[in-house]
Amino acid sequence: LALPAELHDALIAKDQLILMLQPEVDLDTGAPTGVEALIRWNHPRRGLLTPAVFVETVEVGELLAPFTRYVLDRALEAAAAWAAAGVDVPVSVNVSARSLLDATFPAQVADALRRHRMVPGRLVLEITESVAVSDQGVVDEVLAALREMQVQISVDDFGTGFSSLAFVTRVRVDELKVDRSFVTEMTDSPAAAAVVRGAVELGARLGARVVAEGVETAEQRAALLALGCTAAQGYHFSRPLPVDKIVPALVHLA
Ligand code: G
Ligand code: G
Ligand code: MN
Ligand code: NA
Repeated sequence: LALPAELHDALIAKDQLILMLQPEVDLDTGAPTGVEALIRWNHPRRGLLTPAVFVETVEVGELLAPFTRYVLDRALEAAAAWAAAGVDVPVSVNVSARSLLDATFPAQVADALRRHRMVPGRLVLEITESVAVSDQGVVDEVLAALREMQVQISVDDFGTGFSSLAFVTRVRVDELKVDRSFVTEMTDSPAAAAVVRGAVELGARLGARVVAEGVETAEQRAALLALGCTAAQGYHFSRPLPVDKIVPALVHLA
């Protein structure tokens, strides 16, 4: 696991934390509907590290606020670049449980939007369902403040958390991201396909977009379209791309 001191240096040095950007597309036309920001640590010795090995370290103590600021700044900067190129889609940022337990998080988001002169609706915050279980009172207040600001709320890894259904009854959500595991299994497993169909119907009833994650094959794309799913993300459409490749990729997909 990453050492806090080392991670602090990486944050200060700025160039070790990099954002990869993965398009979300309309399943039918392939046109972009959004972009998810995925952080990586470009470690001098260990290479490109996944958030799994360092996000936990960032979530404790005084590193959280500068990390949040860094990720929001890079994501909104990138979104401003594709907006300037005429691609009118939001940026999605993954939010940790820790952030939702931090009463100052909505103000940090508001500050970032102001710094980048970005309309709040152009920012989607992806929340993993499991965060909803701890200290519900604080989490609900933070989410209510974000909703009030008109930032979009997305449920990440939908279907995998025990609290997923309770969560959507407490918070009005704009998007459900169906977990990759169901997409991977749906062409072989009627049960997995039933979960995807259920998510599509639930999304429609809640007035929330449904995005299928981890689409890797044309067969999965066809199966999703047959179930009425309209948006997706995955290697079949595009891998996560570095910042300098995202605008041309979006213009090409549009
Ligand atoms: O891209 P990859 O599979 O390595 O991502 C692993 C996990 O890291 C995903 O669940 C994703 O939501 C999470 N993640 C990616 N970027 C960020 C980030 O900026 N902040 C937080 N908290 N999690 C992130
Ligand atoms: O938990 P979250 O949905 O934020 O994590 C997204 C993760 O899924 C990222 O690490 C991203 O790199 C990865 N990912 C995106 N598309 C695909 C795909 O088509 N296949 C696989 N295996 N992983 C994917
Ligand atoms: Mn995500
Ligand atoms: Na996910």
